[in-house]
Amino acid sequence: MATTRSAAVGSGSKRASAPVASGLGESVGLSDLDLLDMYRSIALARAIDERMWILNRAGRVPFVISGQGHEGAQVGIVSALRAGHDWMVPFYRSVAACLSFGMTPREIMLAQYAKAVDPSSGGRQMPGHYGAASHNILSTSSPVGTQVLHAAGLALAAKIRRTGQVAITFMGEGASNQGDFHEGLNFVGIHRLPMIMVVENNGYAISVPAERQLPVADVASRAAGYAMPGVVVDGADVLACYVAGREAVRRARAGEGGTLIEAKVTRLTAHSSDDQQTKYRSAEELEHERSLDPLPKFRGQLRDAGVLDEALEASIAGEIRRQVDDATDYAESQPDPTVDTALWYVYDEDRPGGAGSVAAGLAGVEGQA
Ligand SMILES: Cc1ncc(C[n+]2csc(CCOP(=O)(O)OP(=O)(O)O)c2C)c(N)n1
Ligand SMILES: [Mg+2]
Repeated sequence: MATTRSAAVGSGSKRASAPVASGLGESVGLSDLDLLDMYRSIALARAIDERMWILNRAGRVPFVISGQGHEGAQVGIVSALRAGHDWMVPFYRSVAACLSFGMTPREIMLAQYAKAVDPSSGGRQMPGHYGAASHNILSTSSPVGTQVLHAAGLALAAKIRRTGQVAITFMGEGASNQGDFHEGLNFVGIHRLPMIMVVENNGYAISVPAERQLPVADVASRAAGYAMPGVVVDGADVLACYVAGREAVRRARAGEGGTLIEAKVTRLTAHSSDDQQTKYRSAEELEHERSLDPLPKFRGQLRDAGVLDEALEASIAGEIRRQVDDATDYAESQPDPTVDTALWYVYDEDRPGGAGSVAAGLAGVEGQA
């Protein structure tokens, strides 16, 4: 596994408790420690997400858009990248991808609370729009599909500069119907850019089912129009997602160009905290979706292979609880952005330390009034 996974929980203690080689990840080049790191990231992302919903219903955070059901695909694929070297352009369900790429639970919660020190945007962005310059994670753009163009720009820069970096971006199947998606793939195809496009197909764009969005069964089939491979993978199969990611990274680094990966995932929650999915999904359908949850599936695989035992599972769960509590308390305790900084980052001259600041001018006008 190439990624450096400092975001995983308890990196100090896990070596001591990790069991002997199970052979589970051997055929794909993953050690038991790698598998445990991946499990930690998936379980941590789930726990943070669940906490967000509680905080939303308690009136502490205004909006949640959930990655529950998508975590296995995100962690599997991102584990093939090099955190701190490659580039990521996430979307609003990308908590697991961001954690796997180096963001910390505190950084995620700061964004959720829109605090002044939130690395995603200093509290300017819509909640769920993660980014962190220090982790090479570009800020998420709200119009769906636009991130493909941003990532293509990063991939072009990496190619021109010969940095060996790969740009990865994530989106839903609904976003793949936008013009930006097709323009981006076309550009990546023409210039053979080192880029990975991940479509997390959860079967819905808010309340619109896939069959009303797409005239094809698989988004991956669209890759053929842009001279790149389109790969369909079961998003609940973490190891299969890793293998798909690894091959896409290999192609990108070898100068062979982009790859479109379509992970079939399940959306375990409503579209967002402002949506009620029981209005358009039956009880039977929701029950069936539970059986596609990647977390218990991966946990079961690790148990069966002897990578996880009860004691280790409990200790990981305890570490995760502590991390989520710490992130929540930390974000709660941080100050909100102040009004006098409202125009920061709107124009370059308004950034802290920028010359000819409009903010400074307005402050002067207010001062005279
Ligand atoms: C260009 C644009 N149109 C509409 C929206 C409103 N919107 C936000 S999320 C979303 C659904 C997107 O569905 P999909 O791409 O499948 O992603 P999912 O939410 O299912 O993960 C829509 C329509 C938007 N943000 N941008
Ligand atoms: Mg969708």
